[in-house]
Amino acid sequence: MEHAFKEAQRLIEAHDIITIHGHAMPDGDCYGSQIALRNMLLDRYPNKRVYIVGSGIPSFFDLLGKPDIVDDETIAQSLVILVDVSCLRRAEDPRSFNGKSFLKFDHHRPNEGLESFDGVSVVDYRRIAAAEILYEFAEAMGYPVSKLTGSAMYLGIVTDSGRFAYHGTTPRTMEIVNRFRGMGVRTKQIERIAFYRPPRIRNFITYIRRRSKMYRSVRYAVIKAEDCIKRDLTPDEALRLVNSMKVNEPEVHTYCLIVRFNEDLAKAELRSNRSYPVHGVATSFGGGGHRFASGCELNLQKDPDAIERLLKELDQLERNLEDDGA
Ligand SMILES: [Mn+2]
Repeated sequence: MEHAFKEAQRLIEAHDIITIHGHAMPDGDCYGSQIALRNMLLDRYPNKRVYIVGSGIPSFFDLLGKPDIVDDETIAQSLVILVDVSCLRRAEDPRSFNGKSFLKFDHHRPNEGLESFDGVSVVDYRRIAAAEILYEFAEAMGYPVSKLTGSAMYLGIVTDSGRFAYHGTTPRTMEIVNRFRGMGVRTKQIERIAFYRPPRIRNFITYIRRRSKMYRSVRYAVIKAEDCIKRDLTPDEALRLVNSMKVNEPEVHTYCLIVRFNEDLAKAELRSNRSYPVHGVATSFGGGGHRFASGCELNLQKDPDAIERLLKELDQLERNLEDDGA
């Protein structure tokens, strides 16, 4: 990591304009990492121009700050830094391609071939959040972590770890989080906003749970995009509720939420309990993500049996004992 950190710092110091980009449909880790990085860079280099490109999470704008409005020319002159996203193709704003140089801080496993990145990579996919990697970068390279920066990093870590429950949460994660607490970061307030679920979302979780079925060891649900929209959710919002299918059933080791957009296209989100790595299944369908949390698109026109094939592959996942104690 040391070498990548130094390369990253060299790139940052060589550019006066920096634009920070995240993935489409930004989540707490994406937006939190963008805010944290903008703050720590501006604290350290007050003369640089550092901007966040993307839509952010509006419910946090009062507490943590907003993304910037950035014109094409600025992006074209900037060092583009990706956070929480593996490649330019997956960045929210396609103008990210136009940067002068490229750097990324990420914890996704790149889908080799589909997600190449031509720039400096600070990547560690054992980390629970991109924000945790940014904290390590700040600590190793002496960047200041203010209370605001710590708050944004806390948002990233607490959401990506499912309140410190998911695989990949480590003693180091807790050490970092405790440092934020020591700085006076208002962790409870951040959690209240981050995990607030309006009635339409709560009702939809009930809907998904009712519709879910078993395919051998896989709990899955197939829902239609139009049924999401009828219930006031976008299909992408619906897909992000996949974790709510987990309800303490010891015989279930994998969870799969599928949204059918039309006759030809479906999207699937895959999750598993510890020891059943779903990432390989997702990449075999052209998707990607993390070891125990991945997603993919299914082309039903080319492969009408894709859903069944996906469920079958998930059921046949081998338990990986090495992951049990980690
Ligand atoms: Mn993340």
